[in-house]
Amino acid sequence: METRNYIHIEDKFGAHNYKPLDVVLSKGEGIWVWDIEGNRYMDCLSAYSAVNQGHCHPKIRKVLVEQSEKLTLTSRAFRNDQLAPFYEEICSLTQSHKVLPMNSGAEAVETAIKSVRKWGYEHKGVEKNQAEIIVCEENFHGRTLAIVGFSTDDNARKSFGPFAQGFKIIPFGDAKALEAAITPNTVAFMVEPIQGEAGVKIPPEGYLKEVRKICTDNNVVLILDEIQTGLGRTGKLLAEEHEGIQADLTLIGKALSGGFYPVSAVLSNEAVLGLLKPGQHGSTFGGNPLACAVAREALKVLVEEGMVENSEKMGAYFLSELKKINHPAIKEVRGRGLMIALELKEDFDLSARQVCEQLMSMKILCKETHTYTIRFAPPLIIKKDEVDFVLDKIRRVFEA
Ligand code: IF1
Repeated sequence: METRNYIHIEDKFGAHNYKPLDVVLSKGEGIWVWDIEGNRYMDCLSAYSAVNQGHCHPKIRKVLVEQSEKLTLTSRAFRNDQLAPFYEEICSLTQSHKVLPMNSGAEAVETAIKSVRKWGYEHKGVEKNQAEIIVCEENFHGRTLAIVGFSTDDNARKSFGPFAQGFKIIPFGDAKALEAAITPNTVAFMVEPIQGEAGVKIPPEGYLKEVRKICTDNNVVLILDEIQTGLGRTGKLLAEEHEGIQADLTLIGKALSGGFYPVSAVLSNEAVLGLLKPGQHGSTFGGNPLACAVAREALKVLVEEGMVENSEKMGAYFLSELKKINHPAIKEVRGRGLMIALELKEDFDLSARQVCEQLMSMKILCKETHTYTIRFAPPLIIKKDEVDFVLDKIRRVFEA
């Protein structure tokens, strides 16, 4: 079958909820992927940061294969021998006290919403059904109904109502706005340390520190959605470390499995997850032995192979070199670690999508976000000469 056949069949039978680049991939290794015609591309998206460890990491693959030959799913009706070591290792790595494993990122977000509401009613003393959660404009936390209900992206939200109540939206990066929005019914503030889908929006320095203090002072749970920023993407294991703070709930997913399997988790202090009782939350697949074994190895290689440090180092180099590209069409280049964005001016001849298409013709795969921003997020194992390779292609797009 040829590329156009795959595209035709997808178009015919699939829902059109995506607009992918027209490349059909069939193999991946490290930072590289191959299409069905045998062309090799450098992956500068990393499946939206789910393959931070690189495609088909051999050690994670080995664990996946071995565990799949032993035991894959027990449900949580019974215990399995991978769950306890997973809990112990992830809590020690992230200095958490409790953990609740789920599958997708959106499920981790939903779990956090349920948990903080319960905390609000049973611990803080908020009156029945009055709990409020504060979120930010241009947030992206997933696709479920509760979550899109508090999205400010019309495309993500329109025609899907009615939505769940109890969310209040404030501007991102504005600690004063948080302080002003808190009421006695506020149970939590949920925020991405760096907004991903919004276009790699980095808040002003000190924002997270201030937010931490405001939440503590007002007895409000701070939820950091690190599903995209976590696990080394920004040059620290968790992005909260850039400001030396700790969230009350931290949500991780994506790279928690190195891209092999959907695994997410809510990491928590004792107080919030400590309130859940049997039957109040769960998932058939959450915490299954295959997921736990894969996640344990995905975390292990991230740390042991120095990927977090490499992200910091290569990210800083990538960003500083990008900033040197002097072209009137570039509005701004920003990033932290290997979470990098290049924003175009609105009057440039090329849209971000067209820049991505040009880069694809030069064997670099990346993805636009909104109309004017291109995101660069290669696997965290990228080496300097490989960064140079991408930079060379990016320069060529702007020179043409
Ligand atoms: C899609 C973006 C990335 C996330 C944060 C929760 C989730 C995500 C901060 C939900 C998911 C994805 C999903 C993907 C596109 C993507 C994305 F462009 F939308 F912003 F990564 F850059 N919190 N992000 O970024 O996790 O349920 O998907 O596992 O196609 O929707 P999920």
